[in-house]
Amino acid sequence: MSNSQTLKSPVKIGAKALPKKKAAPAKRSEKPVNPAVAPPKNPGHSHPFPRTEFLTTVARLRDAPGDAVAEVAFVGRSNAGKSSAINTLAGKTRLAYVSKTPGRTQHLNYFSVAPDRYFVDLPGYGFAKAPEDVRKQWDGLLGPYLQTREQLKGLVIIMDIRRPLTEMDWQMLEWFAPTGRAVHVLLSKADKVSRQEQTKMLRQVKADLADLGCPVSVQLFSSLKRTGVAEAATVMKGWLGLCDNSSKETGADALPEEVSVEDKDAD
Ligand SMILES: Nc1nc2c(ncn2[C@@H]2O[C@H](COP(=O)(O)OP(=O)(O)O)[C@@H](O)[C@H]2O)c(=O)[nH]1
Ligand SMILES: [Mg+2]
Repeated sequence: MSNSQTLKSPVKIGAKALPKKKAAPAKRSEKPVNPAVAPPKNPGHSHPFPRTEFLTTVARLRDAPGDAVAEVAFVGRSNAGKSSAINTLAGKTRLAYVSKTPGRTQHLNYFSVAPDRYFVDLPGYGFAKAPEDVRKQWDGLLGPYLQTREQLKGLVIIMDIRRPLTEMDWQMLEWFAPTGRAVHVLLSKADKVSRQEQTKMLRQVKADLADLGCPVSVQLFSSLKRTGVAEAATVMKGWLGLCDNSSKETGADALPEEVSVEDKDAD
């Protein structure tokens, strides 16, 4: 990476950097996954990354795929809807839930989306229980990955639309911004709030992020209703250097009525 400045672990910068925003506390534990919000069984039809396959779990940065040309990383508070979003983009039920298996939760989970192109599922913020665990996770793997991985083209941060910009989201943003890489925010579970509230939150989050000093875009997203799938795919395909004709060919966002999923998110 060209940026040579030393970035500090967000757990160290947090206390000073954060009081400017009020935020809900990050959740500490992962809830059981509700498979009901997995994507429908029509892969390749309304899903922009239908060839996605789980590739490997990486515990040390040097074990990351050497053939990678470009990759997009996904991060977010536990339970924000990250696994559901990856599954929805791929159109594969339970694909990303593999990262909940013990031993994989703290590591980088690689999914191949196209030849030499990867999605990288990063640990949920709420996973590590103790501050030392968070620090270990950051210093050992996550920090170096986000700071030095040349192939990382952009970071997708998943935020529950009802609780966007949590303390950990700000820490991540403020830590990542100096790398100069792009950030795209998915305001997930958009179906949980009214249209009016969606518009309001979108505008508010955009305004809050305007001063960050790194290229950051924001959109609405719902795995349940498949809102924003094409928009997200366009951003990600741009980062990955894949041409985007999925939404034109498949009308990815135009098919919400095909999705028969049950909303069991009790939040
Ligand atoms: N209503 C609604 N619930 C969702 C959506 N996406 C995820 N969920 C639910 O939110 C919970 C957490 O989702 P999951 O993808 O496992 O979150 P992760 O911990 O960030 O990977 C589960 O109960 C999902 O069913 C969505 O778009 N709409
Ligand atoms: Mg998950």
